[in-house]
Amino acid sequence: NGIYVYERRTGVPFPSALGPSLKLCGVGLRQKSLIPFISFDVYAFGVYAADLDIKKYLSEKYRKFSASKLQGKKEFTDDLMESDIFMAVRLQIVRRDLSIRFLRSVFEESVGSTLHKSGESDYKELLQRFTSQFKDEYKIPHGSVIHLLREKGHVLRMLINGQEVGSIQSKLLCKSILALYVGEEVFDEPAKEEIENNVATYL
Ligand code: DAO
Ligand code: DAO
Repeated sequence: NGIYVYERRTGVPFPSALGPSLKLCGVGLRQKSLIPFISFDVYAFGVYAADLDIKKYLSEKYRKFSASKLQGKKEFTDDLMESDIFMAVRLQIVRRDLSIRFLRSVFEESVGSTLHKSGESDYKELLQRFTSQFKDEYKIPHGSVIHLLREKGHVLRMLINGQEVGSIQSKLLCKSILALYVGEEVFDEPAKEEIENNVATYL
C-alpha cells in the first residue's frame, strides 16, 4: 500500500491495493462519443481483484497456461467474471459538470446493452433496479470517486465518495458490469490486456 499507478491520459492515481485483499490489476479510461469522431473523457478506472480468490477459483484450471496463452482467451475472462471472486472497479470522474441524470443515461445504455445481450428475460427489471439507485439529489462533482464492489455471493455494492448508495444481489448484473472492463466489447482494450496479464500472475 501507499503505492499508486497513474492512468496515463488523465493522470488519475490508483492505489495499488484497496484494503487487505484487493490488488490493482489494470487501469484505463472510459470515454463517451457524442457524434462520430468526437468523444470526451468521462472517468478513469482501476479494476481490482482479490489475489487469494483468483488462486482459489482459477488456479487449478489455468495455472498450466502462460500469461500470453491466456491473453484474449474468452473462457478465462468469462470464468473471472462468473466466479465468486471479490472484485472492485474504482472510478474517478474526470469530466466537469456531469449531472446525475446524464450519468444515469450513460450507464443505463452501457449496462443495459450487456444485460440485454445476456438474453435473460428479467434484464429490464434488473436494469431498472440498478439505475433507480442513482437518485437525482446525488452530487457527482469532478474528482468524485465511485467504488463498485462485487462481494461474495455476487452482491454489487456501490459507494460514492465513501458513502454507501446501495447494493443489489445479482450474478447477472455483476457480470454485465464487469464485462464492460474485461469482456468482449470493452471501453479500453489495452486496459483489458493489462488486467488479463496481472490476473494471470496471481494464479
Ligand atoms: O461507464 O457506462 C459505464 C458503466 C458504468 C458502470 C456503472 C457505474 C455506476 C456508478 C454509480 C454511481 C452513481 C452515479
Ligand atoms: O474511498 O470511497 C472510498 C471508500 C473506500 C472503499 C474501498 C473499498 C475497499 C474494500 C476493502 C475491503 C477489504 C475487506
